[in-house]
Amino acid sequence: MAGLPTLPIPKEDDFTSRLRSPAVAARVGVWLGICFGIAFVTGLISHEAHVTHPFIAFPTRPVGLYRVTQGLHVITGTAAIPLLLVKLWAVFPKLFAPPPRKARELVVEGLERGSIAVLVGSSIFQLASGLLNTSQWYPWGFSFRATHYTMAWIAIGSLIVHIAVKLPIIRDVLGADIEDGKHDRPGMGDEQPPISRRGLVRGAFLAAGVAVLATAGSSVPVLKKVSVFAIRSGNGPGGIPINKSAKQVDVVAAALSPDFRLTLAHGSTEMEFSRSDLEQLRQRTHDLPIACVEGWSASGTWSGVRLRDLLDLVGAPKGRDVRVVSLQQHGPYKVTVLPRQFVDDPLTMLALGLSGEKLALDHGYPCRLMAPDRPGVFQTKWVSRLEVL
Ligand SMILES: Nc1nc2c(c(=O)[nH]1)N[C@H]1C(S)=C(S)[C@@H](COP(=O)(O)O)O[C@H]1N2
Ligand SMILES: [Mo]
Repeated sequence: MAGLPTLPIPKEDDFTSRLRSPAVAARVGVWLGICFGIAFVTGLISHEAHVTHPFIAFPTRPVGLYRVTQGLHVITGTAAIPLLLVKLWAVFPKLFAPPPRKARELVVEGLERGSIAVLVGSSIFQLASGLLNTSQWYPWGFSFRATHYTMAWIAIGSLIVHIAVKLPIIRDVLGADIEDGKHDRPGMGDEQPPISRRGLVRGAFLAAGVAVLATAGSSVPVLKKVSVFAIRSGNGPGGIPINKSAKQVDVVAAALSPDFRLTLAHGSTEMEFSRSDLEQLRQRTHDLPIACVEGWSASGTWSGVRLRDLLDLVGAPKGRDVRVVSLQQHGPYKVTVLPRQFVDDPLTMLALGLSGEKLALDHGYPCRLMAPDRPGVFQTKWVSRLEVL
């Protein structure tokens, strides 16, 4: 094979930095684990809020619950990105450790390395796909929600295996001083790196904090000014961002047409309402948030007709789901089903106005659904038909 260049594959002992130590990896790992744990639980909550037949019926109160859980989901996921990078950097030399010689140890270590490969792969996938999702960029062909959900179980499962396997070392290094070298790789040099281990860990936390501050303004109003990378803290009409405009989904003509009618259907009973018919009904005003799965949220003062009042007009009994149909002709959210607990909640309304003004076309004029504690995707805009199921 003479003459062929050999790939310079490093050896574990080539990495001499004292910073690449289990003492660093475990300390960053604790916070990474906390972030993953919160992101996992809040992710399950979001999943429950999105599926048609959830395990537990999603509550309608407090009205801002989903806003808080989804905000936490995106904040912890964002904080995890710098933490994961530092952690991977600290353990990187392990990738080049020579395999053990005895068959039994080889099997055990093979399994352990396999589980770490799954953990690293799924973690990178989760953080990368989540980050792209917050920027509403879907450069892939698969369903984000289904894939992100499945991967979450893989990530959390392999994380639990990883923690269980490493628990003795984790406890040892966390119980000792950070500079203690008991579990360090033998090939590690003893020259002093430019920053201390403590400095590196603090730097990782600082980076996580900066990442959060730079983005959390999308859901935490007081951070709006500092969040330079917040995707949609920007203002739309009434201080609420526009997710998709009427033009983008091609409903401008239908929404502005004087022939617009909202159809209300219960069995064979159907009623039609023009926008001014709806304005004649008793109006209510409530503060309700729009909380988008992509991590932005904003509260608005909405006014309009209580959905239950409308349903009473066609004699619909309580405890029924309602199908909500939009003027929009394409896309996954043109038809959604509103579960009964939201249908019967007195705060759920067909909104006609925001902040005391007529609903803007891009916010769903002539009328849109607004329900308490409901993910943004189901706050259907440009509603044209309500069917009692
Ligand atoms: N018909 C229709 N309704 C819709 C959408 C849409 O694309 N089409 N987007 C939803 C999403 S994802 C969100 S977050 C909210 C945003 O409402 P806004 O644009 O008024 O802020 O509207 C929801 N209602
Ligand atoms: Mo959304």
